[in-house]
Amino acid sequence: MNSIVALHALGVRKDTLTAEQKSHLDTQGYLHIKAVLTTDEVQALRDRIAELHAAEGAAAGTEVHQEAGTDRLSDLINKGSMFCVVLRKRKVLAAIAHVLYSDMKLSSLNSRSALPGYGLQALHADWGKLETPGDYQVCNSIWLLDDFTPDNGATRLVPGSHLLETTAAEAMEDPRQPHPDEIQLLGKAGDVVVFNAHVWHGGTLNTTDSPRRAMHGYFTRRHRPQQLDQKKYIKPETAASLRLAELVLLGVEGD
Ligand SMILES: O=C(O)CCC(=O)C(=O)O
Repeated sequence: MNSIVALHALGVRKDTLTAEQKSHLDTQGYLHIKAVLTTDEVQALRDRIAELHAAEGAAAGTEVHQEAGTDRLSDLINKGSMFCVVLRKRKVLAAIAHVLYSDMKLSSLNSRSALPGYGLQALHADWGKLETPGDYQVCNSIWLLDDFTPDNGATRLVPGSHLLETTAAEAMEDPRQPHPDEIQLLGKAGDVVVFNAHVWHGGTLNTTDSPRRAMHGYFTRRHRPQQLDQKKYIKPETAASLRLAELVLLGVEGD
């Protein structure tokens, strides 16, 4: 089974997104999809993330990446059945499939909480320069587990920057500074923003007293290595709980 067949088996159709939504992804590089998760799903994810931080302590995030001023976790697919929701939401999958030509697999599923007083990142893309402009290799989805507000470290991005043939580091004197065209992704817990990961983006400073929690469901083309080798990490009990189509989207099965 390839990912085109897997997406179909998971309910993704040509009309799962409107023409307007596809066009927004093409020109602006992102799509904000509201109320993807129910309140119960959000709470289950928050609770499990808190448990995992308590259990993993200083080792949290080490499978992929740690970042000062943030709490990160990695390999979430294997750390609770609630995380497999990232393989099951049709509109989100359709948006990622639109960016990656339906040729896709999960690269990693991580969580990132920007802690009070931290969270600012340089504007960056999750990929270097493209060999062939328009031949996108990566797409990200940010799953809001708290409301994203102007003050709590909501992600910023520069709409349309995936179409530029330059990096933020080249174009800006200091990519940590605001960009004149940037927007902040503001929304409610349970929303998901899918963004072409060639768009310049980054975390902002959390000036509130509470962490800003989110998950990143990062996808790549099937011939590319994953940020976390899902075949290496998958646990038998995780594999046994997933449908074949979901395993194909994880890159542990299929062509
Ligand atoms: O969590 C966010 O707001 C964005 C994080 C991000 O872009 C990154 O960690 O590379």
